[in-house]
Amino acid sequence: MRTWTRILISSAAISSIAVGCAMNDDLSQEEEDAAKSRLACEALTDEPAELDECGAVAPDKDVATLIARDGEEVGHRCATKHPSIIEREFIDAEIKQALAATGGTANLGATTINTYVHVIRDANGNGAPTAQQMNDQIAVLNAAYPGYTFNVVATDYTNNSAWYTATNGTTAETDMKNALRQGTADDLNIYYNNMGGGLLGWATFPSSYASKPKMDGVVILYSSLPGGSAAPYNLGDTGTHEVGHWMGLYHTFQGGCTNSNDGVSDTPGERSPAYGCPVGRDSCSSKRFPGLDPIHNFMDYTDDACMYEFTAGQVSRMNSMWATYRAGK
Ligand SMILES: [Ca+2]
Ligand SMILES: [Ca+2]
Ligand SMILES: [Ca+2]
Ligand SMILES: [Zn+2]
Repeated sequence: MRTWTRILISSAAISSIAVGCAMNDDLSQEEEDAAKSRLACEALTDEPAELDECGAVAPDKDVATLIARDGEEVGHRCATKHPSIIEREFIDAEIKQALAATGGTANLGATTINTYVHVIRDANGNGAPTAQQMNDQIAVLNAAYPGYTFNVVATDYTNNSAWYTATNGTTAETDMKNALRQGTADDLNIYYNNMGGGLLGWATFPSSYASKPKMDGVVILYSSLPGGSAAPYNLGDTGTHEVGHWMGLYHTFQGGCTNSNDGVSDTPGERSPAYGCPVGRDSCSSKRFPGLDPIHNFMDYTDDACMYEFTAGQVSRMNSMWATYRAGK
């Protein structure tokens, strides 16, 4: 929280930033180490004098850059590229503007999301989930998202070895999505493939639709579907997690030990992703970060059996995102 509030961004700077993902590679190893030391220092103390010492370790700009990079580089479970801090400021400003007329809250009724499913198999036609698994995956989504119903309107099948192993940011991904994506901003496109690299999936954020409509959607490892072979990630919550990004949610550990850096005040701060199901984990243990880590949250990296909830704040955020970037668009 303290780190976040020290980062001042001028409105001129915000208005010049295009929405999209960008990696920040302008930190030297030395600068990065200094910024990490400062983040660690701030997470471990409540004392004002000590906090000032933390601030001397690295200038604010470097800490901001590091936070943005941290979110992007954590890719073991999910290769979704987080927007930078400045881009996130821009997104929050757009939401505020879009919802100004309604007092800042999105009042949505029950919402049906038309869903297009694209099954990618290898050149020989192998590597597809079963129809039962795909039905079960949609049922998992429908159980997880209050107020939203995912309604599959079409399913297509493609045999293509390059797309079958496509990962985030590749030509194969672009080719696949350009060929297959259907609908508009409020339609979900799900691609099932076998991305490899230990990855389970990735997604695009609502704010990216305007500049890259064809890239919008979620890609999910086919063996992560309910009953698939990717245990302990085979109960369908990779789908839940990636659709969470598509609805506008960040990882609960976004930004490390800050309570609000995922844009949600009721998910406790978390230093790093949690794996397995580490009940009682408290990776941000300072008094400034009360509460245990949100290991049961769909936006962490724990096992599917361990993650089972969104918070009220996350639901509110996804509703705001839906109203601003997707509904009727
Ligand atoms: Ca939070
Ligand atoms: Ca805590
Ligand atoms: Ca679960
Ligand atoms: Zn993710």
